[in-house]
Amino acid sequence: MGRLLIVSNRLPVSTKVEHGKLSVVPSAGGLATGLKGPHEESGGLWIGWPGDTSRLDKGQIEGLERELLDLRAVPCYLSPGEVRAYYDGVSNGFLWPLFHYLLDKIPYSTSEWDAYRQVNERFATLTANHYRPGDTVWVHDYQLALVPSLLREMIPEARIGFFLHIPFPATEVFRIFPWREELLLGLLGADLVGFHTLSYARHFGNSLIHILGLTPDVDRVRSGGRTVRFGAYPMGIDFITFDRLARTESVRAEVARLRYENQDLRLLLGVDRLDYTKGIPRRLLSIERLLQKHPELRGRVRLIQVAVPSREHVDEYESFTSEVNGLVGRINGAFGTATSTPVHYLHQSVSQKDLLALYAATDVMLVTPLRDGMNLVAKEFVAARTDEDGVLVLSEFAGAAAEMAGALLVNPYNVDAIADATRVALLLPEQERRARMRAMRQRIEQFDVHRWARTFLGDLRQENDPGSREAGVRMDREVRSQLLERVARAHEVLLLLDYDGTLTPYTRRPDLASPDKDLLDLLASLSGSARARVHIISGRSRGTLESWLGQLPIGLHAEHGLWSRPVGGEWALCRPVDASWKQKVLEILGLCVERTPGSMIEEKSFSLAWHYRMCDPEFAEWQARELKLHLTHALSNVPVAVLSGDKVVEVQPHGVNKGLVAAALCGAHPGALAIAAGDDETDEHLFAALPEGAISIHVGSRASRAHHNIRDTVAMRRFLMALASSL
Ligand code: ADQ
Repeated sequence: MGRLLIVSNRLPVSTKVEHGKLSVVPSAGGLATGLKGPHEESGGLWIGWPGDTSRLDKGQIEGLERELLDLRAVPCYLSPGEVRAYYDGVSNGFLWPLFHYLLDKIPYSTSEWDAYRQVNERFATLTANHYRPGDTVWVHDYQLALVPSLLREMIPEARIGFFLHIPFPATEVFRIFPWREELLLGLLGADLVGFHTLSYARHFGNSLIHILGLTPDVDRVRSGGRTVRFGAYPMGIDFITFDRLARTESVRAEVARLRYENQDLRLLLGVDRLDYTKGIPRRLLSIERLLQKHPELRGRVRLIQVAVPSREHVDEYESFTSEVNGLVGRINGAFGTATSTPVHYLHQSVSQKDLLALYAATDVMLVTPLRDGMNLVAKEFVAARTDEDGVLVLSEFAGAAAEMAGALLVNPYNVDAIADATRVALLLPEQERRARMRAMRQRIEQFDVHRWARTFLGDLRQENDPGSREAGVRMDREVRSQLLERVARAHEVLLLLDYDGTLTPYTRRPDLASPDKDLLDLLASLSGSARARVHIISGRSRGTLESWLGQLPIGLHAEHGLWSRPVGGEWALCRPVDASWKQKVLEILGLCVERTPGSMIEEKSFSLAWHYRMCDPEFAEWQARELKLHLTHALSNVPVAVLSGDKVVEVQPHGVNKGLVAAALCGAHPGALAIAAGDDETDEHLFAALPEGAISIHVGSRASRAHHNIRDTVAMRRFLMALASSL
């Protein structure tokens, strides 16, 4: 199956120098645990920064490299300046607060984007150097958002996945980022982009529409001639290990000790990295509020807050640390007694055993981040509760909230609400506590970190778009004569042709594109052959096609195949459709026309189109993106699809596309040689529906799933003329 190359900012190791001797210790973080299996079993590599090496001498570096080699880890060294700009500056100084909606924490300006790009290039180059055909690359997190596309340029055929561990914010927030286009394009270098929750995936999709003007289709999007999939892959924890450790004698002994030392007290617990996203100040304020409002709880509850020091080089973190210290002092000053304090604050990392004991000994776990991609602490708490007791108070803005039905959800910005929820948690009857905990344990056990890694990698290794092509074979003289030879041998030829942009060039206004005499002669001559069946499949209305081409003995298909008129027959609807949505959409399009001078609405029987060819291109593209976004939301419960063609946005009944007509026609003429030609996104459905051995031609230079491409409408007509002669 090939090796797995994992690329993350940090290698899952920590280095220590004692008495001049360097030691490398593998770390047991969630990611490292989840990926250990696939990494080792595939003989893979982990590429990342080994931490600060600026003080190591040559001998120590050599030692480090030897040890890393044993761990199948490849170091990407960074200078202190690079760490300052790429890691502390852009990643943790800008992207981290922005993606967590903490806009007051983003700096006034940053000049460090070049450093971010350069470090991403370094990671990509190092990965490319170690890449072997058949390998799968999995890039992690916001520090390396450009690596997928940089790597894609170096190894176009590589299978690349990306996972974002933090939230992907709503478009209105994401678009604040000065390099938003570049970042999105960076991610689109991947084959699969994963997020913790469906809402992050949806935000990403919206940003693709809004910022890049792409048109995602549920869980995938075409970009740069490739299909990129995206979706939700909620990360879990190593449940079995937590559960097993929690049952060991040493953890139980520690739990008993904690309970003994806090007897007569109900314990509340907070465990976080000391980070301003984790909601620690408001959590502390909620304890203050709880004790103010409920004097009977004074001297009866204690919050143990463990906060691991984190990112101490980033300015914002320094003032934050003193704010937390100040609050702890204030609450203990007001509500402490000579023998007890309501907040027990540990500004340190604790061992896994102690952490498990704290989880297992507490009555109420408070996980109240202002925003959190997932939050594994909440899941670890649940796994540690082998006694099936304990209550989880969880922020509704943590990704974990989407999965943990047994938690008491709170708005972490609402101090009173946290205080109230904590009180409710303290008063919950045992039976209810157990029922809630059991449900959560089941979920966390089933969806553990191993399943997360397996599912993501399984999906990544699937073909994104079987049969898709980057760019078709250019129709040069040799290719053309090969195709014409096939036509000469065929007993029947089925021509499926788009109209605008394929047979005639686009005009300033849609009504100016009527067929000229040459085109009418050409179509007449093609349809005159006993071996040929000619069909025009267009987005145009019935009326237009009838008046322009109705006199010819050819099949006509209007509104992307919603209406069909067989040779010599009558127009018929392909299936019953609902048009009750039209009025609502007409109003929206009307507003768009008012805003965008030169644009116009085309109304057809069951679809509507907004044309903007004759407008200021930049402004109109912007409006088109806004419109698509708005329509997609406004019509989310209506069975219609929003399509974008060439300078047109169309709304039409769901499931009607040119592919349906193509499939029906090909089915009705088995054994015929099908030749299809088209130029825009709507023709891709046509190409996708063709049987094996059919000839598909994209007119223009965009990437397409068609096998061949032809320069423009002039070249297309020339090809059809040659075809007419060989028929
Ligand atoms: P983090 O922001 O680091 O991760 P989280 O998911 O809660 O947040 O993981 C923290 C880890 O650190 C947990 O495994 C926990 O046990 C450990 N930890 C916390 N405090 C500790 C302490 N005092 N001593 C020892 N260990 C401690 C980012 C995103 C999250 C996302 C993860 C995984 O911000 O939203 O869940 O990645 O994708």
